[in-house]
This record gives sequence, structure tokens and C-alpha cells, in this order.
Amino acid sequence: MTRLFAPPRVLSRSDQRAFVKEALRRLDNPARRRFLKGAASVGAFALLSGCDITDGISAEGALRAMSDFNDRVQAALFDPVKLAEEFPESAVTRPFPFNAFYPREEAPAVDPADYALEVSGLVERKDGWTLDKLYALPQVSQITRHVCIEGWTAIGKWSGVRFADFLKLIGADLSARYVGFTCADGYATSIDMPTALHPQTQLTFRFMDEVLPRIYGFPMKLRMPTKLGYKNPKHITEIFVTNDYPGGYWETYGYNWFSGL
Ligand SMILES: Nc1nc2c(c(=O)[nH]1)N[C@H]1C(S)=C(S)[C@@H](COP(=O)(O)O)O[C@H]1N2
Ligand SMILES: [Mo]
Repeated sequence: MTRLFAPPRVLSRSDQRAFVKEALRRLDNPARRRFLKGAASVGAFALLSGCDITDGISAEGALRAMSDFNDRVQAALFDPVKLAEEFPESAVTRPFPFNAFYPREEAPAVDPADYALEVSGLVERKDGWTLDKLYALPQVSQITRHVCIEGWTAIGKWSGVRFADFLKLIGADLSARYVGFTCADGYATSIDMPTALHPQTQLTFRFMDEVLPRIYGFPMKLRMPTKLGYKNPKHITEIFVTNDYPGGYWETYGYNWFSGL
């Protein structure tokens, strides 16, 4: 078997200190960083990451631990009722940017006639949802900011059903850890249950008061103003509730899983 990485290296004392410093630097929110600086020590890091670096871990293990640490701290600090900022219609970004792991011409063309959203895993009612059935649910709108990790932000208007209401409707186990998403273009992602139940997390059918256009995720996307853009799956075909970590497309390439804003 070919080795893709250099053989693992054990961290020295000074590397360990540098490592904790770097982990803290990567917590993007300054308030979180300040909060943690007080408690920051090798011991606190070990506690939060479940990884005792004083035992000596490999460089590869250290990177993974740093990422887990970031996820856990973000999850622990997530406020399930704090609302993201909402904006007036006049603040909407036109034209709204498109982004995907392919050019816009390749966005999937889902046929509404034979579409049914699958729900699976830890839910009581697994019957498929046709678009007519979904469109008949009570809907809400939000004008919020989308933040892409590639360095742009844009404000848009999205409408759909509150995701918490939908999860209750399908009898989802609300104490499960994850909700996962499979998409028509092969994309996938997953989120924590507290974010799934956040009041602004929306199963979105409409963009700017029109049926969600193909490039923006027809027939539906999950809109979360509390998470980075790549956590907002477009063209959803399946939603599943699980306690087994589902990961995701960009998460597999090393993007942080929690990615809260
Ligand atoms: N199915 C699917 N969903 C996706 C992506 C994708 O490639 N496929 N890209 C993500 C990324 S990185 C961003 S920034 C947003 C872009 O959404 P937009 O085209 O509505 O701006 O979709 C996210 N959801
Ligand atoms: Mo993105």
C-alpha cells in the first residue's frame, strides 16, 4: 500500500503548546476565543477534545483532534434560541451568487412530477413526501445572510417550513445526535440536532417569493443562517435522523463539521 502521508510524528512539549495556541486561534469567533483563553491549557484541551496530548499523539492525530476540539467547543457554545440577524427586502443581494462543486450549467434538473422526499432513520413515519404534500405545510420567510467559506456573503429571502415543525411531523427522535442530508447532485452534509431545531432552520421551497430556482437548489434546500454556506444542502432527496456520525462532502476534505457562525 502506498503511504500518502509522512510517518506520524510525536509532538514535543513546545509543539504541544504551539498546538493548543493554534487550536484557539482557529476558533473564528473572537468572543469564543476570549472565553476560552481563560480556561486554555493542555488539560482543558484534553478534556474538550477527548484527546490527551501529554501522552504524545501523532501529527495526523493532532490535526484531527484540533478539528474535533473546534467542533465540540462550537457545539457547547451554540445558543439554541439566539436568532441570526434578519434584514429588510432592500438589503437583498442581486444577483444572488451561485456556488457548488461544479459550474451552474451542471446543476441537477430534478423532475417535480416524480420527486418524493425520502425520510429515514430514527423517525416514526417514513412515507415519502411529494411536493404537493410539502407545499401544503404552513410556511415562514426569512431574509438572512449566507456566508460562504470561500470568502463572500450575500443576503437572500427564503421561504419554507420550519424544520423543527417538519421533524415533529415525521415523528423524528429529537434526542438523536444528527440529521443527515443526501442530495440529487451527490452532495451530502449533516447537522447537530440543536441546530436542526433552531427557529430559523428552514426546509426551503421558495427563493425571492418564487419556486426555488434550479441553480439555488430545486426542489428544496435546508436554510440555516447560523451555519456556513456549505452546511446548507441544496437539491435534497433524503433526510435521515441518526446517532452515527454521517459526515459530509466538504467535511470529508477537512472542513470543520460544526461550522457555526
Ligand atoms: N447539493 C449541494 N448543496 C450545496 C452545495 C453543492 O455543491 N451541492 N454547495 C454548498 C456551498 S459551498 C454553498 S456556498 C451554497 C451555495 O448556495 P447558492 O448557490 O444558493 O448560493 O450551497 C451549498 N450547498
Ligand atoms: Mo460555500
